[in-house]
Amino acid sequence: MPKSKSPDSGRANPEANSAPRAAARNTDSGPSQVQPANDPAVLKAVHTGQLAEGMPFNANKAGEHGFDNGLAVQPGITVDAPSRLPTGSTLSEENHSDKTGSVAAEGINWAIESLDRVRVDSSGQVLTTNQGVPIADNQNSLKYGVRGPALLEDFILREKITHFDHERIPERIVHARGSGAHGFFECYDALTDITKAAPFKEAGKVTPVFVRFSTVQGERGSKDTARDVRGFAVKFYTDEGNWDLVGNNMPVFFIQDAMKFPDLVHAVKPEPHHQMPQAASAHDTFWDFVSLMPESTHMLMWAMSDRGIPRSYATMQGFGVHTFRMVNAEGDSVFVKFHWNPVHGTHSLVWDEAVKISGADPDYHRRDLWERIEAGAFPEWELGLQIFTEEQADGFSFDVLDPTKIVPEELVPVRPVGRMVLNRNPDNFFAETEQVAFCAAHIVPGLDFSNDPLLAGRIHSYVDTQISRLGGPNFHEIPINSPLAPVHNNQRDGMHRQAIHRGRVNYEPNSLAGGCPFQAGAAQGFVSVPARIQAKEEQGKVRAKPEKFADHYTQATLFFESQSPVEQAHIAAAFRFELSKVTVPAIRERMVASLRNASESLAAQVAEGLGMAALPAPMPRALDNPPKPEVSRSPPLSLLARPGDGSIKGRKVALLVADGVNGQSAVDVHAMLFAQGAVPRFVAPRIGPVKTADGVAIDADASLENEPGFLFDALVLPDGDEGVRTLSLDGHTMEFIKDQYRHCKTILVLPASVTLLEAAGASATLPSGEADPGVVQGGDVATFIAAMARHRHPERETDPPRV
Ligand code: HDE
Repeated sequence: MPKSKSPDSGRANPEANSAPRAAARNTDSGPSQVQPANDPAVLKAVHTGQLAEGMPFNANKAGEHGFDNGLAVQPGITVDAPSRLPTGSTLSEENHSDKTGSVAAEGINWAIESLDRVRVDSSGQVLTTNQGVPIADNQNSLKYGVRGPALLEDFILREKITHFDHERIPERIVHARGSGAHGFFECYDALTDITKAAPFKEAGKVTPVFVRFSTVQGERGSKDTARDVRGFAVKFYTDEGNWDLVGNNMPVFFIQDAMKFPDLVHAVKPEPHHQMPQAASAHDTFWDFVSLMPESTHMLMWAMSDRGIPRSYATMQGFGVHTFRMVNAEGDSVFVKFHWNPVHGTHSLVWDEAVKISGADPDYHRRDLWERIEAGAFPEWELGLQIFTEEQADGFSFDVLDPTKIVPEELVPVRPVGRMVLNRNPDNFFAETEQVAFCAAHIVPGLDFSNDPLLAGRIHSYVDTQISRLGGPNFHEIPINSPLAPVHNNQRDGMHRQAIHRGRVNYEPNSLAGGCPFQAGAAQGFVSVPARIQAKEEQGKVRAKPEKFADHYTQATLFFESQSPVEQAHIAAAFRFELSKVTVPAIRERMVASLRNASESLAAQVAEGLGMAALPAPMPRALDNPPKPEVSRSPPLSLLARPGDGSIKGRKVALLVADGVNGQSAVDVHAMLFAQGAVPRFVAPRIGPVKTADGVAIDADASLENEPGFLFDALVLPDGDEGVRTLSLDGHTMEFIKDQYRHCKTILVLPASVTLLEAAGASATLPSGEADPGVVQGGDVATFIAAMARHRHPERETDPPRV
């Protein structure tokens, strides 16, 4: 029921003082003095006058000048309103209806708050239009007679089709393909000595996060397992505003200045004349560009390494890439680098596997993330910080503002400061994962930027891109993007505005809203670190790079030299593959010429793999005598440095079965794997019940054709002669075993299956002559599980493969 209150109610004598009451209702002029009267309009005028009188001048104005004042910004001047009347928009705000609700709650912005406010569940509800009109018939459009023409007046059909016509929004320019999840960050200890940032305020503090992982170059529907950098973007919903740590799974980048980003992206994306290749860097324009940009060599090493083809989002590291700052309450600042280290270890695919997966399951990483979370095997990372001072940085052989350089862990160790767990899948991909808007400019008090010129460009780019992608400047009000921290400012209007602001004040300073919302001041609000340009750098405006940026190869060498032999072989093979897809020999040669400056051995392997008659001369360097590096090997740069917690949680294991296998042994192994958190699946020639030799019930949930061998982390070959014979007659079985073997997976061979292994050409002996630790014969499930925890057995690998 609508409740209406007349502005006249509360009046003592309706006949008295009609002039001031009438004057107070005017919106365009007023008398010289407001005469008091017991009347809401008059009271509003009186209280508005009192509020304005409370601020006779702008007492903060003088303090807005001078450097020292700039560091000690004062909170805004505020005056308490005598009542809520003067700050309201209208006297009629007390008239409630089911739609308008009540008067705005004081100091609250309901356009934010938890996602519960926008969740929808339609259980037990009838179908309606977007206007809430129940739809009687959702099967037929409105026609004149059953065989007659459709009618233009069918507003139900037209609304449905119109909405459908506009269901897509532009995809991200880069990182279009991605998957996301909710979770939390938990701080180990208070870090207040180095930062006042909200997530680090106290031990055990929990901050909600939303994380989106992505590839960079492919379109929204492209495959997950392309060789590519992976985005690792974390939105922290802190109680002092949203902080987006928009990082990658590699700690360096291809370029040093934002000016080159559009060139890089144009070069790597499908070539503009024929739109090929999709989601692949293996083509002319990319290698043309990077071979002319020697600063990309270090990043190329990472991208060509197994980091470019992760096994899972849950098994890759994340990095903030740039040097950032942390600032404590006293205003003291340090430099930091951010590291996310996966608890489940760093594991990658091998190239042949990645290529095959992209055909059989282009959603491989998306599915893996989703299934891990649904299974309760929550992906988890430890956040680590490299913390160093500006003075330390000055002494380094490289420039910490250069995003093509890491700070070796031997120089500055990584300090673990908290953990992040992803424990909730989104309810709706579009509303959450697609509409989430990360922004490198979103930082909170306690954090700040460095002068990295690549970061500077990013601070601009992300808001700008959301404005066209998400349809205007109000994307921060889309539920997944809105902060949990209060939002109050004088920004108004624009496409799709959600918040309804009470009152007439949309500017500051003001006296008519008592000064509110007022500036927070230095004690509470965000203040930039008053970083000084060092005297030697005070040179005036210029377009140039610092000298140390010219050392393009030292850290590329460091990375390559820090890899295990198998990882080095994979890097060489990746360069060979990518450059073999280049059609212009001069580009290949230019790239090999550049690689000679990073590693002669790598360059020689790549040249040999490309059939080059002779090595090209090394490319001239931009810096002939680079400073001597502090370290020449950094073991943590190898993926093998982080085997993980030794568990097999989330690993997919195929148990091959067919009519005639021994059911009990298969069921027992299945149960043991499941108990360890692995994902075992019975794979048979067809899905459905399997007639086992011993009558034990097995219902295959995958088939040899719908889940090929390369989709699994490990394989169990069954017992039971008849079943093994059936499997051996199926060509899929041989491919299944060959792929598992070629990709160095762990294989448990129950007794009757020794013949299957042999038939596939797989050997239990390594090329070195030793026993293959990844081929476990007999029924030793414990050894199988321990071997599987190693993820892969690269000592089996040969180039070309034996099988
Ligand atoms: Fe991005 N980047 N980027 N980037 N970036 C975008 O923003 C950009 C860079 C990264 O899951 C875009 O919302 C410029 C480095 C991630 O939604 C765009 C420069 C790093 C994501 C953009 C860089 C990143 C993006 C495209 C050089 C690692 C996906 C859509 C100056 C530290 C976030 C969008 C998500 C997305 C611009 C370089 C990481 C166009 C101009 C270095 C993880 O704004």
